[in-house]
Amino acid sequence: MSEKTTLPPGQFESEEFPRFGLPKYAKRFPRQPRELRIQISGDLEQSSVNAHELARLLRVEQTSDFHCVTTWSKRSLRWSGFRFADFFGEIVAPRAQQPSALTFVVLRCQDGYRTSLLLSDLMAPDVLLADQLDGAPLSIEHGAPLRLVAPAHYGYKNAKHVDRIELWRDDRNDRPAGLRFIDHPRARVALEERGRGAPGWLLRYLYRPLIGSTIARYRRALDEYSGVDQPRE
Ligand SMILES: Nc1nc2c(c(=O)[nH]1)N[C@H]1C(S)=C(S)[C@@H](COP(=O)(O)O)O[C@H]1N2
Ligand SMILES: [Mo]
Repeated sequence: MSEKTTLPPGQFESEEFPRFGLPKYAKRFPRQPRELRIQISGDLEQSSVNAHELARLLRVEQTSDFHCVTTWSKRSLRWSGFRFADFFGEIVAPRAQQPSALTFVVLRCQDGYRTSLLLSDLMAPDVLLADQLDGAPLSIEHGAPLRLVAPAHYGYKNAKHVDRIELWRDDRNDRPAGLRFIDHPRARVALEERGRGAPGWLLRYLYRPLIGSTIARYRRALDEYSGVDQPRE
């Protein structure tokens, strides 16, 4: 067995891996949890990527820790998917006039969520477009059919149900999904970049009291969802 990783500043270990997010998205679910298709747009011609094209990329397995900005961390999640760097190099770059001019990425999701990251941060080898967790296709809770896994960045950058990836020359078109101060442009966990405008350590105390009720809200929404709208085979 490998040694346990040290948790980043201000984080505590959670035994559970709860479905989680901004309260506003608790009752929103992906429309097409099984159909893997990504639209590419931004400062390049819009096009679409299907499951077969993705499957040509090198499949990688990765065990990594997951850190929510509200201070819970789940250790050793076993993901499988494709490196964002390969996705960019093999699928996006050939479709762009000037790939080197693209620097900023907006990820849009089937539930209406969106988040943004610098392309340079997404090129790290541990950033995946993951379609599996623990050897099984992603569940609705954890991002079906495809999510971003960026372990060095807080959970809110780890977009679930990704269906559109916009590549831009700059951040002109960026508009965070929640309040601006809760979205740090980079959100690096090691540097405790929890938000902008307030120091990370201070936000720990603001967020911690919200964890329990958020988990409960997300669980209730999922129970109601699977009760009334069970996907039919
Ligand atoms: N599409 C979408 N992605 C999302 C969210 C969301 O509400 N919708 N919440 C983010 C937040 S704040 C966290 S902590 C993680 C939670 O991932 P999990 O539900 O798999 O635990 O998803 C992130 N990605
Ligand atoms: Mo989060």
